[in-house]
Amino acid sequence: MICRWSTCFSLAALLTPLGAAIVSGSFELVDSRLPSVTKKKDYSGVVVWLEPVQGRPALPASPVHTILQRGKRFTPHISVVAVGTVVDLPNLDPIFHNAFSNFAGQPFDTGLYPPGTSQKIRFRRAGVVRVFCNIHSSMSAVIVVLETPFYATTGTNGAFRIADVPPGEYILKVWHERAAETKLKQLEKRVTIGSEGLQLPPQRISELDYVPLPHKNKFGKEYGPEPASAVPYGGR
Ligand SMILES: [Cu+2]
Repeated sequence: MICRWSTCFSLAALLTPLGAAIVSGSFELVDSRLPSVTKKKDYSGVVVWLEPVQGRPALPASPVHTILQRGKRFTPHISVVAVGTVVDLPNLDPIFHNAFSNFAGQPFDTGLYPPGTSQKIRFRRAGVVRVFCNIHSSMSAVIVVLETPFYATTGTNGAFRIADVPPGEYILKVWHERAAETKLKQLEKRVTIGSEGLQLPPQRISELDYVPLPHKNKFGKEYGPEPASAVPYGGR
């Protein structure tokens, strides 16, 4: 059955206490090679957002978002922030870390910083920022920077919920780390949101065309051996 979003979704009688609407739905990840997806049904990490067709929405003033460096991991792995957000990157490990990005959106490099300290980066432009550590090749994070405050990320069950959305016309957009751009573009839809809210029909995202991209260090070179984890070091 081919259905248009204007007729296929059911409208949910959902109102927030403030009278603005709730937009909800769910995504299933298919064609994945990851056991966490195929066996454990982990559909988390799909980012969904709404961009008004006309005008620009007000963004939160001076927001701060924290991504921990702990256990040689960035946590959370996927973050979504509005333009203007300061991202705080505290190093909770007993070793030095770095955070850098050479990708579109906003290149940055914190330099190496020691245990118990932090670095802050303000994101001034929209885009998908892929973040790595210059000395630990396995560390990675993604920061999706948006020009809208109306966004959500799916939980393990694939469900998402965007609250406090003013009624109006929007373009719904979707991003997922393991989905090809062409597939994500196909999921873009114009939606009309009334004061009663909107519950979208379940959607699928195929990971079929996903090719993991190896990344290099901040100098564009292959990673060298990691320093001994218990020994602080510096200089890069
Ligand atoms: Cu590191």
